[in-house]
Amino acid sequence: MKIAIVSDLHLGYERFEDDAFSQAREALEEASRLSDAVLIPGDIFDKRYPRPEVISQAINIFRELSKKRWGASIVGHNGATPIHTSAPIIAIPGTHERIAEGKDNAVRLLSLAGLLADTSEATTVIQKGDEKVSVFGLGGIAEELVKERLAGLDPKPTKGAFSIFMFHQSVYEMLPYSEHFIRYADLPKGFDLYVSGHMHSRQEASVHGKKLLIPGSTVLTQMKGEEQASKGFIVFDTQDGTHRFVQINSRPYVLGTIEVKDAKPSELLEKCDAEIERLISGKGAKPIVRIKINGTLAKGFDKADLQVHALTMRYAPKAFLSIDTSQLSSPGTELMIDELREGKIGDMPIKELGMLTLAQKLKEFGADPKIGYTELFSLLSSQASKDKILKAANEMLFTDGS
Ligand SMILES: [Mn+2]
Repeated sequence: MKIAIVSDLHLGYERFEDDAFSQAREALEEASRLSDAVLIPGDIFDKRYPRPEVISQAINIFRELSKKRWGASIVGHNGATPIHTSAPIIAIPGTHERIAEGKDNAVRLLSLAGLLADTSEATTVIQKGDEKVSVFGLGGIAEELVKERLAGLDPKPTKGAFSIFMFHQSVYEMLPYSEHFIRYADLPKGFDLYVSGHMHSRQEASVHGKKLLIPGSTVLTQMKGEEQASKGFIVFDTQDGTHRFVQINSRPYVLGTIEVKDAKPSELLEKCDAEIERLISGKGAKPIVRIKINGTLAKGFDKADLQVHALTMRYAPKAFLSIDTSQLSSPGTELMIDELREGKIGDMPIKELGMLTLAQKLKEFGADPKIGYTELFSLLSSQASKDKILKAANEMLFTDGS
């Protein structure tokens, strides 16, 4: 049997909503052409509570998909909630669809409508001729709960069927950021294939001697460097254990970096123009371009002088431009922060500057220049109560000291 794995469609992703829709549709249509069944390991939707127009996008896609002539059909399902289709479109909710335990999430709704089969914490069996394939699914849950949940569920492969374990989590060996992330060794043993969503760039590994396949998302959502790779899905062949990646038409995404040292805004903008032109040349569709600027601006300039918004608008007809200036600093600002940390501005300590300001103000009010400004300043900046300070200041300013 040929099994397509299409993941992380993120329908309703606001920044590139049309892309999410058209790329999901293309991936699923192509998957139906090339395979006998399709698995969707989570994040069909981008939001927990998708807007009605996003739900209608999903209904349109999955209604058409269910009507295709599939090689395989569903012959068994042991979940607590029954399924209402025999079309082999098998899904789990991802972390983006996760809502309170026991409530019907958006993927469950599609399953209740008979548009796909939600196989959360259940096994669904499909058949083509004499061949059976089973899929156990675990929807995306909080990372710190996953090991305990798996221990409780204790998923087992199905006798007489090619058994697939489908989940939606971060895997530690691929993303070593948290001790809570599941490791290869934590995945249940005995399955013939492991598939996951959640990670948006394509990954492959070996788990308990079998393949772990992650197709990545069908739409760009994270703007990470690795997302420059092409988007698409995986087709796995249960007969010979091979798989291949099928690319879809996705909006190109390119990332550029500019290094500058003491640059004037005009020089930096020239560099940006050159880099953007280089990155977009030869890209057919209007690409997504992200430029990271690292380094420093010349003295006297700050980030506001770059007018990044104007630049983004100027390129709007040609590219979706995003400029990251978080690693760009202006020496003026840095110097000032350092000075403030040391308790001075310029060469003058902040306390003296304060005193000078106070003296100037008092002079403007016509106060007696013989008043002890130092004494008054330390009185005003003391921790004493307001009443006490007022009384003392009054005496000092309005009583003849002689
Ligand atoms: Mn996702």
